[in-house]
Order: sequence, then C-alpha cells, then structure tokens
Amino acid sequence: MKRFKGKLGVLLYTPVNGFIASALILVLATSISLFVYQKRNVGKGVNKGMSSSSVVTQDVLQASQQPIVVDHNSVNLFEQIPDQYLSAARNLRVMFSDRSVGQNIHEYLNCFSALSWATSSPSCRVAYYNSNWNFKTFSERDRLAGTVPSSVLFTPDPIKYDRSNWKFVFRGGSFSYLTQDFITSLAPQYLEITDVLMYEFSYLNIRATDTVINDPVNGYWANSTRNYDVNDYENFISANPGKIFPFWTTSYARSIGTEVGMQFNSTMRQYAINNNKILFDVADILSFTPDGEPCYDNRDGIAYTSQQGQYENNPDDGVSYPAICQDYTTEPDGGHLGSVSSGGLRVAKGFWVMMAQIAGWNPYGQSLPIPTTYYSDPSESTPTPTRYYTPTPTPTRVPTATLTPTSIPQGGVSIHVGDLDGKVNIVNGGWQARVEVYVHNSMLWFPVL
Ligand SMILES: [Ca+2]
Ligand SMILES: [Ca+2]
Ligand SMILES: [Ca+2]
Repeated sequence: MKRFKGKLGVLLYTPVNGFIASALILVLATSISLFVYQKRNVGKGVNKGMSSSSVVTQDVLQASQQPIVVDHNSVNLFEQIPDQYLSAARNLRVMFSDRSVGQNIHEYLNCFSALSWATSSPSCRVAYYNSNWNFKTFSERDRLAGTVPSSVLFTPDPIKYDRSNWKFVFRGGSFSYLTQDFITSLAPQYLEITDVLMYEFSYLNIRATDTVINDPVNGYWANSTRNYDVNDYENFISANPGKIFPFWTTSYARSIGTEVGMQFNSTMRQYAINNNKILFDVADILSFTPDGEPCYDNRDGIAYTSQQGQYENNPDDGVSYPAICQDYTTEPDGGHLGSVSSGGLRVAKGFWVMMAQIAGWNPYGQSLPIPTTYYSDPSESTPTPTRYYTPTPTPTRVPTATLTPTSIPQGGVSIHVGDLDGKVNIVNGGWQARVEVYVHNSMLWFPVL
C-alpha cells in the first residue's frame, strides 16, 4: 500500500501524454479503491501488520541516527505534542515493566484518558496545600475557584490520550534477575504483539549496599558470565531488529539517593548518548521540582513530618545525592508516587513525550513524516480508539519456575500478588524470605512490613 501510493505520487508530478494519462487514471482508480478499503478497515484491526511494521522501521532508523533523551526538561513538551504524533504514539504497542513505581506510572497514564479533570481518579488530583506538607484531593469546585495547584491541573481526553495499547507488567528482583527475566521470558512473550519493550530498575536496585550493579567485573555495565548485564541485553536487542528497546534510569526514594544510584544513572546517561539510545530519564524527572530545582537525599539535617505523622530527621551526611523530591511523594524514606499526584503526572507526561518522539516527532527540529498507514486528520479518524490486538491476561501474577535457587544468578526473585510484594533471596548460602505488605486504598501505598 505504502509503495503503491509512492508510485502514484511520482506519476502525479510527472508531465503526462495521452498514454500515461490513461495509465494514471487506472492507477488512480486502483489506489483510491485500496485507500477506501484500508480506511474502512483501519479501526477494525485488519491492517495491524502493516501499521506496526512501517512505524517500527522508521523509528529504528531515527533511534539509530541520534539519541532521544526525555528528562525533566522534556515534561512541558507534553502540551505541545502535535495531534498527529499523539495519534501515532497511542498506536504504538508498548510493554513496560517495573515494580511498584511502575505501577504508579501505569495508573497516572490513566489520568490523561479520563473524560474530564473533575471525573479523573481522585489519585490524579492530590496536592500539598501548605508548607507543612499537608495535602488533599482537589475537586471541581476548587478548580472553578482557581485554587488547584497548577502541578495537578491537566486537560484529559479519552481519545487523544488513550493508552490502551500500553501495557504494564510488574517485575521485581536484582538487576541480573530483571535482565534475565526480560530477555528470556517477559519480552519474548510480548515480541509478537508489541513494538516498544522496556524495563526499569527501581530504587531497590541502587541502595547503598547494591554496589554490584556498578561493579566493573560483574555489574550491569560489565560483560560477565556470572550475571545478566547490558551485553546480554544488547545481544537480545540485536536479535530483534524490528523492535524498539528504550532504556530507563532508575526510580528514586527519599533515602535512595545513594552513591550507587548516582553512579548508575550517570553511566546510563552516558551509555545512551554514546550508543544512540532512546532514554527515559525517570531519575532526572523525579529529582527536579516543577520549578527546576534539584532535589537530594533526606540525610540533609532537615526534618520532615508527613500528614500521617511519619517522621525523619536524619543528620546531614555532607553529601548530596540526587533523590526524589518531597514534592512527589509523602513518604519520608520511600519514593512511591501514589499519594501526591504531581510526580506521577510528570513522569506520565514524559512517557507521552517519549512515545511521540519514537513515533517520529522532533520537538527540536525536523519531524519525521507520520507513517502513511496512520490517519492524522482528527476529522477522519474513527471515534473509537484503534486497537491492533486483543489484550491477553496480564501474566504478572504467576510466579515462574525461576524460584529454583540454582537458576537465580544473584539476588533472588520477587512476586507480586494483590497487595503482597514477596521476595526470596539467597543470603550467605541460605534462603531468606521477605514479604512486604502494602495497603492500597487508591491513593496511598503504606509499607506495613
Ligand atoms: Ca552476562
Ligand atoms: Ca531530612
Ligand atoms: Ca545527603
């Protein structure tokens, strides 16, 4: 179809004699009938193979020519994404994986596809309202009164920001386990039905004790037989040239903020630049306030008491490690985005900016053309969002056979079932089980254990 329309374009701009004119009419008639056929079926998933292959080929080309970095400076581009690139972005089929902060991001993406701000989930509309870190859920009445902080104001649209093609899968574990799982299990399950596949390391991969992630011999940036690392991942990427694999920096907590995290994320940024990667710099988004002020770990001599009475007053350790801003989490030590909304909203905006750029948008220069199999004119698009595949049940809650100790190179395995976040680790040659329990009441994640 695409090739056919290209021939038609050449003919239209070629001086014609009578013979060519006859041929042109024939070509034109055939092309129109094909166009009508395709347009009639675009909302029915008939042309799914064509859509995904054309957009993917173009995107891989762009990604290989220059790096794409989405960081805190990119968040405000969200409102500037042209409609045709919003359309192309939402047609990309995406799978991303992370632990609880990824779950938060997944939920905040739904804020923008609400029918209206007033009817968006209450968790989209929570913000601090004074300097004592007191927060509340803002309502339509507040909006009409002009008292809603701008950080949680947004204009949702269930069609423009439809994200039903973007799947989240919960995964937790060591950097090596997560990499192993992604390239041997998770991504292979999704290869046939997605265009963009990616996973994030969480702040639990960059604690002060997690120095192995940066280890030059056995770390993520090394090439060891002991661990699954970036070289194993690159081999997987090379084996799947039609797919897009953006890299992510880590999430952050208030207490993580560590040397390990700072070093890992710096290395990730350099790696992305050096290798023309697409980088979603979540760590950067989370560690700058909406006003662009950098945020650091909570070992700073500044006391904090949350609205629920959680408290920290860690002495200043003399070192400032990038960490999630208190603006984005109510937790004194953790980094979940589920209590106040602005951090989650900012990461979700960044997610859209990344997808629009993957789809060809260049906010800083010449954009690539929209793939011909997408229809950019909103007046021509079907009222229901285009779906290219039937979602399959999310396989995240089924523990895999990797619970066998010998198959885990490092750090154990986590499973997530409902509100239970379970982890099994091998420690000093023995097994250690740990269960983290969260209560999720649509706004807050409380660590109970
Ligand atoms: Ca390896
Ligand atoms: Ca502090
Ligand atoms: Ca500090």
